[in-house]
Amino acid sequence: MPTIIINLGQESARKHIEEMVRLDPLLEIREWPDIGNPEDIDIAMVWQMPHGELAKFPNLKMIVSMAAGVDHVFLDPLRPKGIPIVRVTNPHMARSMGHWFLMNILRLHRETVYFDALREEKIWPPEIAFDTDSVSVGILGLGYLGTHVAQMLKAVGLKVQGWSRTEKNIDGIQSFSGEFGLDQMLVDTNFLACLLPNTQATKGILNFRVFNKMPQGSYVLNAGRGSQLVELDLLQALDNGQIRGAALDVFETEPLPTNHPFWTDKRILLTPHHAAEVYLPAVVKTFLDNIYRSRNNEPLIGLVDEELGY
Ligand code: NDP
Ligand code: OXD
Repeated sequence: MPTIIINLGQESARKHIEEMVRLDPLLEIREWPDIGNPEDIDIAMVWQMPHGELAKFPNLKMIVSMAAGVDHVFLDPLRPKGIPIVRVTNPHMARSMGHWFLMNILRLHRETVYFDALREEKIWPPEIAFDTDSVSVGILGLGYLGTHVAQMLKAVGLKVQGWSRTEKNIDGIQSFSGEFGLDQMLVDTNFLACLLPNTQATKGILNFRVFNKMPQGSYVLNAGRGSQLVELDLLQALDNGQIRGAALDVFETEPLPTNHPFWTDKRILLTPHHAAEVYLPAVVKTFLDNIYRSRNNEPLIGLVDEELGY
């Protein structure tokens, strides 16, 4: 009997196993690290599995990333090659990501930190008018999530453009690609929203060069991966006024170390890698669907390109 293993935090793993077995009592699922005989395992459902563990399953047929990102799988140097990897592509997650960007763009644009500080002192603010038409969002990454985010932001009246490896045709969203395209987009972007996957090509992409191409006093938002932001460049750009504020959900080191300057920097809005969750009730059917597809040799949902690494 082929078997699935699942590695998540203990409580989360239990919930996933309970729900999957409730929907299909014939499934045999083991919770890592109680794997039994490694030869039994045909499917591994993983999130940040310790490196080297996947290599222990000689009969593995599919790796399921329990996330949208697959960097946690690709970063394992011992990962078995040539085995299909699937990831979460889910409308619930996309809506959630859209909400995160919308919430933070508006928090930055509408100066909520400033108003909160005045409130602490019981100060009624001076006259202030927001130039809503000035908001121009540039999204790095127009993939599954980036496209949904672009459409949501567009639907609330913001100007939106996007950059990706290959050019896109999305109604009302100007699309850019390549290094020249990036520079073209940046000159007209004052809210830079990063939703790129973590690969060699995207590492450190949010850096001083990019910030300097944007209009002075712009904002940076990152929900892609922490490795994409050069943290010191951001701090310097905030100090010299090139960047006026930021919203960050992901960090070079997670959890963010307690002595990290971002914690106390009021110019930076922080969330602890919670921009968009994998919400079990919304994804469980896709997990099951992919299990059946894998076992029946049918096309998989959310299949990752091994060459591109995302
Ligand atoms: P997709 O794979 O669907 O999209 C990735 C996009 O990035 C594509 O448009 C792709 O271009 C573009 N891209 C990749 N490499 C480059 C490059 N070198 N230059 C330009 N564009 C590039 O991913 P998703 O939209 O589903 O997810 C994106 C990322 O969001 C995940 O990898 C993960 O890191 C992060 N994430 C974060 C969460 C959080 O809570 N903070 C939650 C979920 C995801 P093209 O289309 O041309 O190939
Ligand atoms: C993801 C994440 O990639 O939550 O799904 O970061």
